[in-house]
Amino acid sequence: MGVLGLAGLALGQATTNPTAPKADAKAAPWRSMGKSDAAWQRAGWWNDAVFYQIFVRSFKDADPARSPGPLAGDGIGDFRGMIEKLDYLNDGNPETTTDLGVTGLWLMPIHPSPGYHGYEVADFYDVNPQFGSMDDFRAFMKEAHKRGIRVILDLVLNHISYTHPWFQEASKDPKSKYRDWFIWADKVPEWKGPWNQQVWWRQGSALGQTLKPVNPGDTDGPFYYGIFYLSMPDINYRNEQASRAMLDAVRFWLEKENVDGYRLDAIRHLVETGNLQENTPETHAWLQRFHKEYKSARPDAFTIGEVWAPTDQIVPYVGDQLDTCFEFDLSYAMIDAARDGKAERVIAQQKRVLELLPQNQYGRFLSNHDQTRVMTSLKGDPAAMRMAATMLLLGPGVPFIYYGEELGLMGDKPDPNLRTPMQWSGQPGAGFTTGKPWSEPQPGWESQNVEALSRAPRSLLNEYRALIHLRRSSPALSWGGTTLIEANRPEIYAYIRHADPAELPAEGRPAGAAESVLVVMNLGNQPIGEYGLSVGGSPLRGDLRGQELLSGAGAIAPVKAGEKGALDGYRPIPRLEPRTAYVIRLTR
Ligand code: ACG
Repeated sequence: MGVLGLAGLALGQATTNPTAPKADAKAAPWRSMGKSDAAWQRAGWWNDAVFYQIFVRSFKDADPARSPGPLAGDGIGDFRGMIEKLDYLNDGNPETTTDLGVTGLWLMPIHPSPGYHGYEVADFYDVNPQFGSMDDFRAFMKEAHKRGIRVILDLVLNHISYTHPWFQEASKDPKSKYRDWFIWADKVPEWKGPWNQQVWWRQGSALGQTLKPVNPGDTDGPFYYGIFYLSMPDINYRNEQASRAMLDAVRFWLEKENVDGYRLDAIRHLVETGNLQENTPETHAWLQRFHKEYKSARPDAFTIGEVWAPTDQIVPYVGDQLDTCFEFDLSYAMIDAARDGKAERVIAQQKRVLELLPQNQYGRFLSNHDQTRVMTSLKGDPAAMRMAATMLLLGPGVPFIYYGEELGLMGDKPDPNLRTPMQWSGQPGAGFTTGKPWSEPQPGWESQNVEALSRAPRSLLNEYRALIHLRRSSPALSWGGTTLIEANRPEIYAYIRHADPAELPAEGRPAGAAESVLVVMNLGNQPIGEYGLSVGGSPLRGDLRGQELLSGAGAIAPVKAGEKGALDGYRPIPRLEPRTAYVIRLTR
């Protein structure tokens, strides 16, 4: 589909242009790429992966005793500290079950930045000296890869830090070649940003030279465009030199630093068209070029976009631009289902995702660094949290865990409270640092930490470990196709995952036999005895025996799959305990 074809698609979705017609998400680029459902199911290594999102500043400060150096014990997380904790994440031995077992890391911005969060990048070719040197980063990458852990970086294309030399030059000299790498206006336009925010800033304001308010119609500029803040000027992707410079930086980390891919920050705002500041045709066109560049730099590079919007706005990015995007609506549905003990919402949203997006080509998560932590949304209810984790880790798509989620860390806005230090032990500084932490651990850190929760068999941490290892032991749970099952009880969420390597394209086909797994969750807080699972068609065939893999439930009733794999009132287990999931491998 050409850019013009995308025009109608994208223009219809921009929320700043309410008059535009609603786009037809069915006309999605991925549908015209000639790949079968089976081929999409395992489009790359990421469909075998479980990801873990790390805010480097808060993960682990190097211990002076273990990793001596100028940054050890300074209260700020760093690369050497992360190396100390890689075995917690994945010790590289697939037989071990005491590690978390994650196989992908998303590092939030690691580049030099004047801000604590790093989303104002001051140099795309270096790492934040507070986290270590490029050699420290390389040592980390080597240790991660040694353990079979892939690493993607947070790629902030939309804007840069006002301290970046490009913007400094552009601000100082209107004739500078960098001037047009940014977006300027002599008169402030009438319109605001997508969430009604100020987006035009008077030149000099970021440097503190002027704090005079900016109003539409002002002409005492010049003014520059920054959709997020005065310190984060947007880059002008209509300028070829700017585009080329950013694409060169994208290639650098893939080709020279062995990075495995990117999470693309704020990507729906990349190219503005007048007051259209999201999902524009120019953004999609630029991303089609970006796709060609990163895949040529590294054919198996993985990208996941942050398009914080309803599913239909995500669809036009997937396939020929980005490999995947985060599925925000699914995250809300899983949290609602865990909180309310009702499956309706998560069934409806998972069904919508199965229809609109390519099989398994989306990120599933519970909450990220911008949002109230999931345990806070669930009001600290451990049983509800366990069900949320189960839906996250046993469902289709690429699962992402936000660091500390596995400890049940809580947190709400403002943002720094969502990004407090990881809690490793009951030692001072919660085992995060031997010095004064840049931000305080959460109240209760003395008992809510990796060491303490590792010792508690039924802890959330051990539940995450079991769920991750179960997912990774099962091709069906990792990359299988998904068939939703009807249950005659609102508390039951059930589906079949089915993986058959023979159905995959020959290239990269994994070994192993076909596998079918039935997942049944009683989300409610009452046991359920009377129920039946039904579906008109599924990959199940013939007479099947069941073996339960997660909850330790006893005998599983055998079942005979009907015509086309139909089930009619199947009751695998006589009694579904409250807030409990059952994972049943069905074999002939
Ligand atoms: C990214 C990063 C974030 C970072 C920046 C700037 C961008 O994750 O950490 O902030 O580099 C918008 C952007 C996102 C952006 C957030 C912060 N996140 O689209 O890219 O703002 C609506 C809008 C979204 C909007 C969201 C939150 O549609 O576009 O995100 O609100 O404002 C349903 C609806 C959905 C709606 C949500 C929430 O899902 O479907 O449309 O989203 O409800 O209402 C960095 C720092 C921050 C700092 C900032 C300036 O991390 O701390 O404040 O820079």
